[in-house]
Amino acid sequence: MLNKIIESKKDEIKQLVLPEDLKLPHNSFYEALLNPNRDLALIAEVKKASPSKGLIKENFHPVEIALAYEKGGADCLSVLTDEPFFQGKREYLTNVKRSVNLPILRKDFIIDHIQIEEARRIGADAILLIGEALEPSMLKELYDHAIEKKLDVLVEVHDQTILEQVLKMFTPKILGVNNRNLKTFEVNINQLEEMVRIIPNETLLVSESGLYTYEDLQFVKQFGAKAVLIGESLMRKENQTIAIKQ
Ligand code: IGP
Repeated sequence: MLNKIIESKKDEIKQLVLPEDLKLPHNSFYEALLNPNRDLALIAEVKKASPSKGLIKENFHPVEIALAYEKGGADCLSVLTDEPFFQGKREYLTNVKRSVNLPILRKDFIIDHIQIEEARRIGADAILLIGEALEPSMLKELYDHAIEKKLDVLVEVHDQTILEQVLKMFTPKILGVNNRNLKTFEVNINQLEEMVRIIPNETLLVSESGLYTYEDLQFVKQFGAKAVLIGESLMRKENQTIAIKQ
């Protein structure tokens, strides 16, 4: 699946016309994760659909969901902008950015420098870079570019081998371990357990995907997660504010 998404992204990038720079204010994603409102920081994801789950939310209103997340006490938001596979839109991110004060991660498959400029212009505070989707040298290049543009970067890996490759190149400030394998969609929340030994202490660790219960959160916390990224289980609830408070 990941390969298919990347091929489609390459075509998308060929057609990409940069939007105008909206000059929206910048909020630090990293700082918000460092000083969370709770003992585990929460990145709440605005997610309409996914290739593994299909449509997650009918009557999808991204701004309403983002406001409910903010009211519930989320520390940061993640907004999907990928259209073909996740039914996201860049406008969703911009509209959410205009309505809430929380830092926002642009959730997309970034493989080219132009997408970093695009992310900045539409109002993202942080971007995602996926270890499995990029050559290590390209990952480093895009990372440096984003930091130079004052965007925070969530470097995501699923696999221990990829993590080792990344750490040989640089130490990301924020590292996400994705419990879902983007090639097979298999979810394994034990993923962190094996990897935690080689993760540098100064790296802020985020556990991503497939988290549903309080026990899941306690579980990843014991392996050093300082933050969690949750989409589906919050999106499926009737009221996102109450869902977070619970
Ligand atoms: C959220 P979940 O299982 O709570 O809906 O997962 C988030 O981690 C997931 O959407 C995600 C993702 C990605 C989406 C993690 N990495 C990369 C698109 C691209």
